[in-house]
Amino acid sequence: MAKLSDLIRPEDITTCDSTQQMIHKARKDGVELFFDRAESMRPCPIGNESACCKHCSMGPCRLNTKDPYSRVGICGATIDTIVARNFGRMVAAGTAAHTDHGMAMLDLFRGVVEGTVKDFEIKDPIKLREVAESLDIPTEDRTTLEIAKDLYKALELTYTQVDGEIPLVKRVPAKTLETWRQEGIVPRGAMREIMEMMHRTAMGVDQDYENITKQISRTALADGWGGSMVSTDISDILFGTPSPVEVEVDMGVLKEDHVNIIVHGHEPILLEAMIVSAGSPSLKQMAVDAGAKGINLVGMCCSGLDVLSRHGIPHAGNFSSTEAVLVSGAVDAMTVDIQCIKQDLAKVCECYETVFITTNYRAKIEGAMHVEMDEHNPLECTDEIIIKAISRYKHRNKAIQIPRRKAKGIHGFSHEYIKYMLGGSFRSGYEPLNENIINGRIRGAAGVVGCTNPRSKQDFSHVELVKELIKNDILVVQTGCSQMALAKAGLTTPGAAALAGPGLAEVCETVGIPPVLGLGACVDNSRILMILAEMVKTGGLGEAIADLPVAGCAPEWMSEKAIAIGQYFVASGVFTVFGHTFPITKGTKFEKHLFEELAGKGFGKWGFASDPIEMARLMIAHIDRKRKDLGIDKGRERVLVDMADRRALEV
Ligand code: NFS
Ligand code: SF4
Repeated sequence: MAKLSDLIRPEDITTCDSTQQMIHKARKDGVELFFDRAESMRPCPIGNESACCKHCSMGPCRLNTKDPYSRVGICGATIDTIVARNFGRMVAAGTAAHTDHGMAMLDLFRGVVEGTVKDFEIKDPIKLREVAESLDIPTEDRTTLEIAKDLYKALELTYTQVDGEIPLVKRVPAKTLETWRQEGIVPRGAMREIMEMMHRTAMGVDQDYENITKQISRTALADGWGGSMVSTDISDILFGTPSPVEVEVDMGVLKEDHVNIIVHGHEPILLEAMIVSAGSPSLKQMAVDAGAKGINLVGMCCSGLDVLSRHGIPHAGNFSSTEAVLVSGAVDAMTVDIQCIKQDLAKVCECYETVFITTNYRAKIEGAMHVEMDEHNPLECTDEIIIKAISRYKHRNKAIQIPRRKAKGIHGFSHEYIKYMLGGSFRSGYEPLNENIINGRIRGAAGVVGCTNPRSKQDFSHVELVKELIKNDILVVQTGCSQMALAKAGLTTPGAAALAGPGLAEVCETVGIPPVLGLGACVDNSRILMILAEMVKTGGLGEAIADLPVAGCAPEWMSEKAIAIGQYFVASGVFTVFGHTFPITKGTKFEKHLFEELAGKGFGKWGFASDPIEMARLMIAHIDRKRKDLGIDKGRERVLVDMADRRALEV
């Protein structure tokens, strides 16, 4: 009997042409992918339409009735308590993921500062000084190492501070910070916030959804303005702050006559070390001796985005393509560290005789080979991975079919670079962006970010949403798997300005940038927070982040990390739309709190839509409302640009 999945056309599952080709091949090869399981496993209706609590063994309690208020849990917990607690635990888990990743970066930084890690160094001392100055650490007449030691101590507080406010909140616009203080949600160290979130959501503790929401925001803020921001800053300091670079993406970056190694995961250290190993003359020679033309290092998911931004390493695709790429038979080794790594990669690798290697003690997978990375001797691990890949190349005996598609684009827009490119070296700053928003050439800015999900057609909503936004003169910034969706679709090139509205197109053409700016991995959403803070600081667009004509969206999200990110944007003042599904129960007071009431307290709020055009409509309506509140809605009446304007733009 034909499997259900055989009846569903790959074209209906994904708009990624390469992934479609690989699904066809996988079906021929009899290999099951997660797309197939997503078809055969319907979402559990209790969790999907109502709520379930399993926080104690009097339950699990299901509140799956039409009227969510007609029942309570055995302990009496109401639907609002249950959904708020479940939501809070998602935020705790997402925050833990980002902050633990940031903690690993901090461990590495400490090793470099103390001299115990010798293979990495401070590559960007300018960024080190800037970060130190932003935290009021003295830099004048001090050596890089002296500053680095103080900086380490300050950043450690992001995790360990038991009371007061973490140092990074110095970057938050004053009025936004004031709102947090009034609500009592300025974050302490992430360890404290996550611990308190878990405690308060345990059986019989916090049972007031509004009070729970405060801790949800506080925890999420410890991620965005804490752990994620530390992760981005340390990565820049150790590996270099990204600046625009042209990169090839999509599965066509695999090379049949090379040893292909895919690095997938989240901590940049693995790929940084892989680059060093792949450049080693003896390993290159070993590859040639095995009959290959060379070693082809390729990234996927977020760690791929990190090295794509910094070194122009090609990228094969996003979350929904990590199994599909293996079906090509051309991947000699796939090596992973942490996060978003599907367990079935082990099985798919086995089908195609690809060597599958885990490298992090925190993330082992049954059936995978484990070669542990020690930051004190990272090359021992990465050399071994390359040797294993070469050996697989030598014994390749599977038919190889590499999708031919690849796209070139420009990536690597850090907030520092955006500042520089807008103003040039004489007038670097966000004034030109704010001015162009005020005069209406640019209507506003939007962050489109987040995962892909087999329950919605891969890449479709990302691409359609972004097209609609730029057509309406909204500048788009991107991170994560969303950035890869747009890169594959060819929208990260300056030529894509042709798809933008006339005002945005004009600005893009003058500055020479794409209308869609790729900022990097998901932790680099903290770069978006920095852009928002700069826009407020520059002036003319209100006093708080909540005043800005901006919006955010994760149209195909799947990870708990996405919920943590969404919540820190909402708590920072941004209207944030999620697509495909939302993990709460409709018609509850908690829903109203997240989707309406938070905005009245000076925060942003959540939005939801399933259709990308509807997402765009919600975001544009919000941006227009903010323009009206700022009194700049008249600017949208289009003014013709004269030479003086042009010169002003070009300064
Ligand atoms: Ni972000 Fe990166 Fe992708 Fe989603 Fe996963 S890779 S951290 S969570 S799936 S965007
Ligand atoms: Fe049920 Fe209350 Fe226990 Fe949750 S905490 S499982 S609602 S009894």
